[in-house]
Amino acid sequence: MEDKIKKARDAIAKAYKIIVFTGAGISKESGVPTFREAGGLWEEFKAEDFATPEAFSRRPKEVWEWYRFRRDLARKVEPNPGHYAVARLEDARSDFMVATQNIDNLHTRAGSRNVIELHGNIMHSYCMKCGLLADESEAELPGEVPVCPREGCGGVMRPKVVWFGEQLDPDDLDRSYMFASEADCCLVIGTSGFVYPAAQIPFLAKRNDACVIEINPEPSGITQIADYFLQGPAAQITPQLLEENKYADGAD
Ligand code: BV8
Ligand code: ZN
Repeated sequence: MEDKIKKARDAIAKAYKIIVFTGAGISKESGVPTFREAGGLWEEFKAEDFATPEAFSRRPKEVWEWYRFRRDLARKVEPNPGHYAVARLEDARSDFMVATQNIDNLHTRAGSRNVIELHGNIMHSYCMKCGLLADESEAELPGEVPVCPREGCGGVMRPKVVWFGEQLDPDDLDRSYMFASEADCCLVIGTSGFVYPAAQIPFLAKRNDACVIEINPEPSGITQIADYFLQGPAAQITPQLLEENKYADGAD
């Protein structure tokens, strides 16, 4: 493994344009459950019962309860060494992006700046009638199913996350796809590589001959295209991979 990490570290040091693509696994060691593993979120809560527009129109109270439970958890946990290592790598690079599927806000809290939250952010909600955006990272809106705070609107507020069957924000998708298609290194951390269109990102980088480095305790839908598959937990492997890295852009 040490030899693989060294080769992957050299590939990162040589790279000029790096995209880091992350999923629920990078937040696992912060205490945020993943989705598709034993004990994961979808085991207890079926995605179609909680993470679809139909579920929300059918049972808004239960869906809000589920997201408030997860938002509470996201507030209580801390970023882990995996998030911090990614943020430190960005500090030393000029052409860098984090494209995350996670809605837990942990990359931003760890100091990452160029972050695209492909599936939204659990700390935010918006009005389905007038589009008003509410930041609930500090205070929750009142009510089991919160109503728009705008005077006279009366619209229903919903979590600002992308549910199954919903389109991702076209601008987010374009920017992350464009960046991946021009990247020469793609670091994939903690994703099963199951959910599209997000999971296309490493494949776009690969098509540009990027070096694909994956960190995951298990193989995933991405492993087939990984140049280096670093098997293990993100909070341990990511700092190991990035810590001694010569951070200067494209250092030879
Ligand atoms: C769309 C936000 C269409 C909400 C989420 C059949 C084939 C292909 C696609 C589809 C299909 N049927 C349906 C679709 C489309 C669907 C999809 O991809 N479904 C999948 C399940 C097959 N996609 C959609 O619906 C998307 N929209 O397609 O719209 C459209 C087009 C035009 C016009 C209108 C509509 C929207 C998808 C977004 C859904 N929202 N989340 C919320 O979070 O509540 S998805 C959800 O899955 C999360 O965002 C999560 O991040 C994401 C991906 O999961 P992962 O992050 O990878 O997590 P997972 O648990 O799966 O894996 C964890 C990994 O971590 C594992 O590999 C594990 O080994 C690893 N791990 C564990 N411990 C560690 C670790 N790694 C590192 N360290 C550790 N310690
Ligand atoms: Zn409104």
